[in-house]
Amino acid sequence: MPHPKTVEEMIECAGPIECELLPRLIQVTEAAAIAAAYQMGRGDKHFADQVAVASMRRMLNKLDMKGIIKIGEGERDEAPMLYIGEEVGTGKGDLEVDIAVDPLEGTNLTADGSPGSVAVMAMAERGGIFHGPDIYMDKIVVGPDVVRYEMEHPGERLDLDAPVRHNLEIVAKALGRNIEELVVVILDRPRHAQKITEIREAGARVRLITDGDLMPGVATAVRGSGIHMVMGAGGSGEAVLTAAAIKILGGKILARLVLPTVANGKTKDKIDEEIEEKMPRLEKMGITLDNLNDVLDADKLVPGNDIIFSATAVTSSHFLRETRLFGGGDARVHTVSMGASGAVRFTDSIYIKDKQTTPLYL
Ligand code: VTB
Ligand code: MG
Ligand code: MG
Repeated sequence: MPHPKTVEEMIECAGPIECELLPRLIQVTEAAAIAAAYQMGRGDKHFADQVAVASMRRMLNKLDMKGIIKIGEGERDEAPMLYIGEEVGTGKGDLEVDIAVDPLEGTNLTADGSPGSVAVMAMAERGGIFHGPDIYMDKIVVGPDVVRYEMEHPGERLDLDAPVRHNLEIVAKALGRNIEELVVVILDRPRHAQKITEIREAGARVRLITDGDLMPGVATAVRGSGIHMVMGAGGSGEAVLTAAAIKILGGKILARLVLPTVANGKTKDKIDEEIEEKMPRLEKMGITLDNLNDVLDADKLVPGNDIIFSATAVTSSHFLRETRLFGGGDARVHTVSMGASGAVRFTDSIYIKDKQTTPLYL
């Protein structure tokens, strides 16, 4: 069968955002990662987060675009910068861009010097990214093999409400494995105790992580990563960012907003009270009691077509080496970035401040 695309068509970007902003987006996550790397292992997660946010924002504001943060650091009153609704970019040019951001995904991991922290951002055309609150989202994330399996087996579909075993069986069949040969990543939290038990009872293996369920989600779409599924409730921003990469890579995500009170097991009265208190804020974003429980797939989380994604490792992460700091502010950073065309790049950038005194070394 002839290949449907020429080489040039294959390499060409999907649209103006991928063409013009993807190279710049890499620099945005690189800047945040370098700033955060200086705070690695210092035990101060808030400061590490703060410098990542500030650096990311300074880089972002150099870009010629009209950008709006659609999901990010929380609303203005809780987050001073890169808050949901903040306008970023120079405002010049024609590009109107929606942004999802987590300047430092895994603040604890950075503060502890543990692996798994990244600076991450996704962009798409206006209306292309879910505008939502900074609360929990329950989710299932899997790779493209499962999508193909579902297409070939109508009636067998992943279901956020089905017993865990149902979903594991589909993933196992899609990958041509036994359930025992699957690895499921889930945040180690009391709210997941039941789910963890169910995964183990179904026979799958569990990798508990202390933080950072975004990159494992991306890794489900990469064969050989050793991660077949991510489950459980994490941040909504993390879910949307995962969705951006997963949509580009052809995997699948199912997610649903969860009010924090439900995830934390409070009483019915308390839940009702908190829902009432939160609803006006959510309604401003188009989320009502009627659609709060809707299951959102990658197209709902990231409806855009011209999607771009970039993640730079602060500490070592899936497929990425950690940011390394050399003398005099020089740094080497490793990034995975991708665009809707399907182009995935691993960039290993070395930045040298003074070329006379610091030679390039590998
Ligand atoms: C989640 C998860 C993130 O923080 O947001 C988690 O998606 C916070 O959950 O990857 P808790 O409130 O239970 O701590 C991360 O692990 C890191 O930002
Ligand atoms: Mg964050
Ligand atoms: Mg995070």
